[in-house]
Amino acid sequence: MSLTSVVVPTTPIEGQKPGTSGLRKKVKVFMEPNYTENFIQCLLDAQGEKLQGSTLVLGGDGRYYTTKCIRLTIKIAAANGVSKLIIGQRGLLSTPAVSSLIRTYKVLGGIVLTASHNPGGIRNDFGIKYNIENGGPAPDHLSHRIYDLTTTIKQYKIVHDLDCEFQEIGTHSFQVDGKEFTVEVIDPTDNYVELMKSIFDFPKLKTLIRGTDGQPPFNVLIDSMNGVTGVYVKRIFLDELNSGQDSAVRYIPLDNFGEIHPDPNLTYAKDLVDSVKNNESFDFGAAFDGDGDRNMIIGKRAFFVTPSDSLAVLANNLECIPYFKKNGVHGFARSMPTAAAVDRVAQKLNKEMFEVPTGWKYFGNLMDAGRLSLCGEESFGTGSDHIREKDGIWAVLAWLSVIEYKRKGVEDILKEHWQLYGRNYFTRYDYEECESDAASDMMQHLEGLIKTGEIVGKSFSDSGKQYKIKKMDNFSYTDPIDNSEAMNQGVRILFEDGSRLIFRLSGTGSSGATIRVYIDSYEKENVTADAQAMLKPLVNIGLQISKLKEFTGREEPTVIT
Ligand code: VG1
Ligand code: CO
Repeated sequence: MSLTSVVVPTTPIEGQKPGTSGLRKKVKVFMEPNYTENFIQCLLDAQGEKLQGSTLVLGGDGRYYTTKCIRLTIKIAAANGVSKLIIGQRGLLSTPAVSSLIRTYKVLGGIVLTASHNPGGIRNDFGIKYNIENGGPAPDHLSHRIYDLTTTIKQYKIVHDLDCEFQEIGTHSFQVDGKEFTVEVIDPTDNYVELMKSIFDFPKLKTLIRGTDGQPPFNVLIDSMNGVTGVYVKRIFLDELNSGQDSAVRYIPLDNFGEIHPDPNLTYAKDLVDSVKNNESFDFGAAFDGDGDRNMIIGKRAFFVTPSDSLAVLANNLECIPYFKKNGVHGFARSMPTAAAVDRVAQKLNKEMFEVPTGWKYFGNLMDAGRLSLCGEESFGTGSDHIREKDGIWAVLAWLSVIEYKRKGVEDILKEHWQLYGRNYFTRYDYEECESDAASDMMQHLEGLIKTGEIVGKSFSDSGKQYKIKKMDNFSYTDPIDNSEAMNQGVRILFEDGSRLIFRLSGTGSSGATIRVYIDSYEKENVTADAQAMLKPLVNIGLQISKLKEFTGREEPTVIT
C-alpha cells in the first residue's frame, strides 16, 4: 500500500517538560488536541539527522491510552522518516525489556509508554519516556532539547491512513512517501528471558524453588501488581522455574492496574506483605511497579529489606551470579538520597564508588565507561550493567541466586550483613500532592538556611538524642565521563555523626508537589532496633528545621517507606 504523509499546523502547548523520568500527566491532558502529537513530534525532531532510516522500539506497561498512543506514534514516526518500529505484542514491553531490545538490536532508541509507579486508568496518569542508543533514559541535555522544541513547535507530520495492528506477532510493511516503512510486532518476553538466562543459573534457581531430596522447596510469592511484569513473571517463574501456580499473583496486566497504585512499597504493596506475613509457608515475597523497573524484597514473615540494604547485600555477594563471574565486578553506585550501606561494601572490596543525583539516567555513562557494575536507588530501584535501566525481575533473580548460594533466608542474610558492616537505618517520608507554592516556599526557606550558613555547628535534640550539624548544602554533580553538571539535586543536612537529612521535590508527580524527606543514620553496634523508632528523633529535627508542617499544613506523611 502506498501512503503519503501530510503536515499539520500546531502551536506550542505549555508544560511538556520531562521530569525525573519522562513526561507524566493525567490521561485527559494527553487526550487534549495535539498534546500527544506535539510531544512525539518534538521527541523525534530532537534526534536530528539520525532519525532518517532509523529503527525505534515502542511499547509500555499497557496502561490506559497506550493503544491510542501507539497508533498515533506509528503514524507520526512513519511520516518523519523512521524506517522501522519494533513493537511489543499488545503494546506491552517493560522498561528493562525496552532497554535490552535497544541494546540487542543496536537501534537508535526506544519510546516507553508508562507513568511507571503512578496509578493508571482514565482518571489517572499516562507518560512517555525516551531511551537512547545505549538503552538508558534520555540524559538531561536531550530532555532539555525536547522541551525547547515543544515551546516553538509549529507543525507535525503524520500519515493519517497508516493503520497497523499490533495484537498479533508479525511483520507489516508499507510504502510511505516512496520509502519502505516496517512494523515488527514481537513477543514482549523472548529477548528478555534470553538475557536473564544468560545472566543467572536457571537450573540452580529451579532447584532452590522446587527443593531436592535433601532440601525443602523455597516458596516465593511474586506480585506484579497488575503491571507489565505479569507477562515476564509467567514466563520466568511459572514456566521456566516451575514455581507453581500459588507463587504468582496479579500477573495479568490491566490498563488501570485494578485501581491500585502499582508502587512496590510497604504502603501500596500491603496485600503482598499481608499474604507473606500471614502464611508461614512463604519464604520470600517480591513486588514490582507498573513498568517493571522497581522491586521490593521481603523475607519470611514479611521481613522487609530496604532498597539501600538490598543494594549492599547484592554488592557483597555478586560472585555467585554467573554474569559477574564472567565479566568481573567494576564499581558500585547509588543515588545521593540512598543510604550509604553499599559504600561500606565498596570500601571493603576495594571498588570504585559513585554518588549520583536521583534518576537512573545518571548511571549510564559510568556503565558505558566500564566503571560501574551494580547500582541502586532508595526508591526500590536496583540494577546492573546488563542493561541501562533498573530492573525489578533481575533484582529478584539476583536475590534468589544469593539465597541459593548461601542456603540462608533473607533475614539471616541481612543480619549477617549488619554484623559485618553495621547498619544504615533509613526511611523516607513522602508528602504527596502538597500545594506547589507551599512546597517551593519550604525549599526556599531551606535554601535560605544554606545561604546564611548560621545553622552549621548548631545542635538539635529530640527524645534525648542530640545531633550537631556539620554541613548543609544543595547537592550538585559533575559527571566524571562527560563533565556535564546537574545542580540543585536536593538539600542535604549532614550531621557530625554521619547521619543525613535530605529534602527534595519529586519530579515524577502529575499534579501538585510531592515533598520527599530522606532520613539516614548509621549504627555500628545497635543493628536490630526498629528502624522507625530509631529514626524518629531525626525525623522530628528535620520537621523542626524545615518547618514542613507550618508551610504545608500537613501533620503526617502520605507514605512512609
Ligand atoms: C522517583 C524516584 C527516583 C526514580 C524515579 C523514576 O523520582 O525518587 O529515584 O528514579 O522516580 O522511577 P522523584 O523525582 O519522584 O523522586 V520510575 O520506576 O517511576 O520510572
Ligand atoms: Co518504574
